[in-house]
Amino acid sequence: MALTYTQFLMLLLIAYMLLGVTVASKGFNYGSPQTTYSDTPNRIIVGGSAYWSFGFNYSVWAFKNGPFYVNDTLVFKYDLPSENNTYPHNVYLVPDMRSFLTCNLSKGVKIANESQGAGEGFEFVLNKWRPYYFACGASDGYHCNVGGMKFFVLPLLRRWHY
Ligand SMILES: *[C@@H]1O[C@H](CO)[C@@H](O)[C@H](O)[C@H]1NC(C)=O
Ligand SMILES: *[C@@H]1O[C@H](CO)[C@@H](O)[C@H](O)[C@H]1NC(C)=O
Ligand SMILES: *[C@@H]1O[C@H](CO)[C@@H](O)[C@H](O)[C@H]1NC(C)=O
Ligand SMILES: *[C@@H]1O[C@H](CO)[C@@H](O)[C@H](O)[C@H]1NC(C)=O
Ligand SMILES: *[C@@H]1O[C@H](CO)[C@@H](O)[C@H](O)[C@H]1NC(C)=O
Ligand SMILES: [Cu+2]
Repeated sequence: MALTYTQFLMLLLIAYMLLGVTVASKGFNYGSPQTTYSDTPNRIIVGGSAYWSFGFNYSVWAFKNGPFYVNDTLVFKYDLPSENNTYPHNVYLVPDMRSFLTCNLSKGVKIANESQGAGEGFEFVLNKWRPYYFACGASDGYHCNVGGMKFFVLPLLRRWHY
C-alpha cells in the first residue's frame, strides 16, 4: 500500500507526538531534577554520508534519524558550483506546511546560498521549539519537488523544568 506524502507526514507528526510523550515521562524523575538524557546538543550531518544531494529522501532520513532536540545543530554539506555542478544546492526555510508540501518558495527565506555548503558545511541551530521546514530552492523547486530535498523537524525539549 502506497502512502500519499500527506499521509506520510501525518504519521510522522503522530510518531513525534508519541515520542515526545515518552521522552517527557522518562524525563520525569522524582529523585532528582536531572534526566538520564544528555544536555549536550548534537551536531547532525543532514543526509549522513549522502550529504545534501538530489535524489535522496530526506523525509525518510529525518524520520529515521530523529527526534532532534532544541539547540541541536543541523549541518548541510554540498559542493560548490562548478562546470560539473551547474545546478548547485542551497537551503531555504519555508514558513508553513502548505508551502512545504507544494515546494512553494515564494515566502521562503534563503538561509544558505550555493557556496555555503562547502568545507565544513552550513550550520543551522534548531534554537526554538517550533517546526522547521527545510527545502532546496534549486531549479525553482525541482530539487524539492522531484529530488526529495525537503524535510521538516519539530525539535523536542531535552529536559523539563518544574
Ligand atoms: C538553547 O541555547 C540557548 C543559548 O545557549 C539557551 O539560552 C537555551 O536555554 C537553550 N535551550 C534549550 C531548550 O536547551
Ligand atoms: C568535469 O568532468 C569532466 C568529465 O568527467 C572531467 O574531465 C573534469 O575534470 C571535471 N571538472 C572538474 C572541475 O571537476
Ligand atoms: C506560492 O505562494 C504564493 C503566496 O504564498 C502564491 O501567491 C502563489 O500562487 C503560490 N504559487 C503556486 C505555484 O501555488
Ligand atoms: C554566499 O554567502 C557568502 C557569505 O555570506 C558570500 O561570501 C558569498 O559570496 C555568497 N555566494 C554566492 C554564490 O552568493
Ligand atoms: C519519500 O518517502 C515517502 C515514504 O515512502 C514517500 O511518501 C515520499 O513520496 C518520498 N518522497 C520522495 C521525494 O521520493
Ligand atoms: Cu538541491
